[in-house]
Amino acid sequence: MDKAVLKEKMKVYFIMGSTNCSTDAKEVLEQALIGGATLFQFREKGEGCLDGKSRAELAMALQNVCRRYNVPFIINDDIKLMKKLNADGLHVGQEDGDLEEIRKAFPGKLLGVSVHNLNEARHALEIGADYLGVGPVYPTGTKTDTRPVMGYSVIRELRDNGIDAPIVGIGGIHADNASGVVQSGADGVAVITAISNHQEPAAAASELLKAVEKAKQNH
Ligand code: 3NM
Repeated sequence: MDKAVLKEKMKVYFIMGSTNCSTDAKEVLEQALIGGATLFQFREKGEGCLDGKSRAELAMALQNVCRRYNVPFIINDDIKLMKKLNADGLHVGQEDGDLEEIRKAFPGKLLGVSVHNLNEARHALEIGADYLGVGPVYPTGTKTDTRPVMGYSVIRELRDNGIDAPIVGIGGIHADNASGVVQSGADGVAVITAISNHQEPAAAASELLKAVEKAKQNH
């Protein structure tokens, strides 16, 4: 995918799995896409999450929703499932294995990597990552094993050092605090609970998209 196109897809990157939703995950996803989420990552992690066949079935169902809205479908940290479903890409963290080997395992698909400093970002891009996730920007209760809250510092540092790859900020982001993330240099925001826990996921996604687009105009 062209870098400029991918940057557009980064605007509202919705991530979730069944444990992040209090109602049906397919319905939450569909509402998020109706509201304007531009990219989706299936992240079935944490206590009570599905595994085996039921996990794969949920992934497939969510992929079908994404197809209907023409939104790329990314899988968190599971190359096998990504290949089985012929998903659009994979997202991995620093602890998920050797990045170079991961990249070689599926040359034609999107690869996103979570990074926390300039060295990790440079390495990820050297091995051929397509986009970077940077966080936690703000405190989050959704993932307990995050690095320390970094504010905008790392996003700014990457841009100041000439990194032009697509970047999303992640961690504690919602419509009211999204603008600072984009103004510091990110192409968009990755969120879980701002959409998955919202009474109206469509409204939440739409508010996020508005906030990101407004911040981009002023950037
Ligand atoms: N990764 P919420 S923070 C999945 O810092 C994830 O790398 C993070 O959830 C990181 O939008 C995070 O509900 C959780 O805060 C984001």
